[in-house]
Amino acid sequence: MTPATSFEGKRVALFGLGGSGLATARALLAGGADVAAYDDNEKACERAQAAGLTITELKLADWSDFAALILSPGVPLTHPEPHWSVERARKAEIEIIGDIELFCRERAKLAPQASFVAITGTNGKSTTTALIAHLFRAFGRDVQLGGNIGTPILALEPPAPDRVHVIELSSFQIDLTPSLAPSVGVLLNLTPDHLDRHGTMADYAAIKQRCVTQADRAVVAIDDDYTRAIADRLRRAGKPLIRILTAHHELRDGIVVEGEQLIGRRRGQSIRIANLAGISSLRGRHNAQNAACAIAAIGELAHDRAHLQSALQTFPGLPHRMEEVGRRGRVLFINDSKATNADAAEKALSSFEPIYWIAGGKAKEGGIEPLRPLFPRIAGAYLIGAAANDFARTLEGSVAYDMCDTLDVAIDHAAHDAAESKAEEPVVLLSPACASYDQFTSFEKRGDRFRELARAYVKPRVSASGDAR
Ligand code: UMA
Repeated sequence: MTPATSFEGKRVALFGLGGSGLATARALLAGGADVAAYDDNEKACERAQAAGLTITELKLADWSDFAALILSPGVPLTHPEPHWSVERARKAEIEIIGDIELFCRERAKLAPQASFVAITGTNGKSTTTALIAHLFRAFGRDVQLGGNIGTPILALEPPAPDRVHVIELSSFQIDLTPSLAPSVGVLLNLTPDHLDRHGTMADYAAIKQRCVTQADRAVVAIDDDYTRAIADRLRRAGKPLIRILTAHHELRDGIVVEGEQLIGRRRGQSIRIANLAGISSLRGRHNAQNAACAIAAIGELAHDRAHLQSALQTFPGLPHRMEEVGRRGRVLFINDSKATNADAAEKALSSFEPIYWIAGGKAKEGGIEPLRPLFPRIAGAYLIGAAANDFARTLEGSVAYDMCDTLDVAIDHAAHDAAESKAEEPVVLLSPACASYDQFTSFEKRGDRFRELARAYVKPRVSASGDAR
């Protein structure tokens, strides 16, 4: 745990008692603050109380007592409208910050030169964060990994000169971190997301860019107009910047992607940095962007190319994101349950062929129409859940589909059809392009079920006579 000492001897309001709120409360208490904690949800308050926290009904509290409001990232700061606790804090004229800000203040106090790699972007944040941590570990560094990826930052060990914090940041977290100045800031890409919480794309991009503007070194992938504009501003301001380009190769300085090769460019000269061919956890162009950003983020360590290549090869990837579950003969089983919308499913559909595609669940706006250019890669679709009828209408006349209703039936039919394929590597892919809530409690539970079913399938079945089939 990192004790948060910046409010030692002071009273602070803490709102939101989910995972990050509880860790923040503990860190503030350990740092000597007096914490008035609250949550709109009664159950969350009860859980916090059971964990030893004192609950203070903040609606009735005297806010002139508080030095700050420490807010959880999921609580609206500006849109659709500021949360009532935010209104109260503004009226009391106290600062409103989050757990990442408390961490930054501890780092400034304990070890201002300590490595702090902050990663943001719309897509690929978690994979890139996990890959950066994996690479640092492969080079023997002491790594703390957390933030939006799961472990709350203040639950990690404190900053220290010989320790690297590799932290995934959401726009919500950046919005609550006024002094964000990491040693390396990584910005992967920007497409419209969370606009209900940020109002406009311009506001969202302005928040995200704060991950790189005050960084000692910025790594920006410039495949989209928003990130390119941010990189151009950094360059004009003379900030240290590494640019990554995967869409084409016209870059004099930075890293480009040619096929599966990552190529470094310096004043127009090229050097080979790494080869992603055959690394199953880094398939697809989106992963080439993630890998190039990760390599740029680890700095000079990447100069040992042989070590870098072997470290990339042992990256296990993240569960539920194009996760390779196993093979039965030529048939490969891939769990991409995290793909809860068409945009996310597009990544996996672009990475394999032919695909026996398990899709459906609780539909998201727009359905699968945006995936139409990828339909020729799909040998068959196995539809499940509430969205099945809608998806069938979109696929009609373009892709053969099978109304399976449940995941168990879908995997059985898909595996059977894939086994009959003459292709070199037919792929049974769960990439639902839907939320899971109609049949599962989370995308993780859906992916776990797929993995369990697929693993039973990939293991050789033993017949009554004991022969493996
Ligand atoms: N709450 C209220 N009133 C509100 C809103 C929320 O009382 O109006 C309370 C809820 O009752 C709940 C608590 O706030 O008890 C939830 O807080 P939270 O939503 O901030 O969630 P945490 O459990 O603290 O998790 C947060 C991140 N969640 C969000 O940003 C929504 C987690 O990211 C992160 O892993 C965790 O901190 C550790 O740092 C998750 C996420 O969904 C994965 N992130 C979004 C994304 O990736 O798209 C941004």
